[in-house]
Amino acid sequence: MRAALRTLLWTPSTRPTVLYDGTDDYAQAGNVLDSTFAGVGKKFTVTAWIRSDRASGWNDIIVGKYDGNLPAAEFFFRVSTGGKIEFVWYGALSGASAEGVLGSSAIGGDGKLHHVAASYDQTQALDSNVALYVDGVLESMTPTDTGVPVSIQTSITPLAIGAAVWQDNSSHSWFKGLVDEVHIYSAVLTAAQVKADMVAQLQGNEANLVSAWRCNEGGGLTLANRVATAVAMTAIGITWQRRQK
Ligand SMILES: [Ca+2]
Ligand SMILES: [Ca+2]
Repeated sequence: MRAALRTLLWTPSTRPTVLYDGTDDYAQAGNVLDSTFAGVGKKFTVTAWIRSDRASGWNDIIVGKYDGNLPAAEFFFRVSTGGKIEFVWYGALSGASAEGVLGSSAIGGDGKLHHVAASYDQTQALDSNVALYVDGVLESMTPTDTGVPVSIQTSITPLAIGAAVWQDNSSHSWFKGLVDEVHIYSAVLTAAQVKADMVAQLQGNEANLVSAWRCNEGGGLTLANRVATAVAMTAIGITWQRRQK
């Protein structure tokens, strides 16, 4: 009896998180945060906890504003071939629309939760204006694409988690697995700040925080925004699970 009670007391606390089925689930907030992402002088960082349930993705969107028509995209964070995490952004370069890609080593499908973070700084030179972290460790600052844009373009594409929601409201590029604690800052986080974000219990009033979908509801189809002045996500088809800490 006493041993059983002790086991109960020692059970680690768990927290709600969202499972996306990789078929048709997603959450979206409409066309928001253009002023954070697009144009001259913009800086931002996007972070999330994820567990990718596909060993090898292709274009599995964690979070972003992406329409399959290139001129209608701003950026997205995805799981790609071999389970690599990639940050992709779109903008003007010499008068044409162009894309930049920054990739990690492979982590997909290992059954584990990972913290992912990407930052962008339009004011810095190419090859020092983007950074990608996995589990708090800097993975790369060198884009792998040739047509790297100098600033991100504006689009009316909805911001979505778990899929790309195109401007016609159709969904594509579904992520399979868990996505939790999606945070967006209007600043470039330092490596120490990325580590702090991994364990942060955000209240919504932190410096430079513009949105935080903490996914702690545990039920329903609304992902509240911890930033009081920012918008909630409306979800389709998701299921809720719990994860450690
Ligand atoms: Ca959560
Ligand atoms: Ca579904």
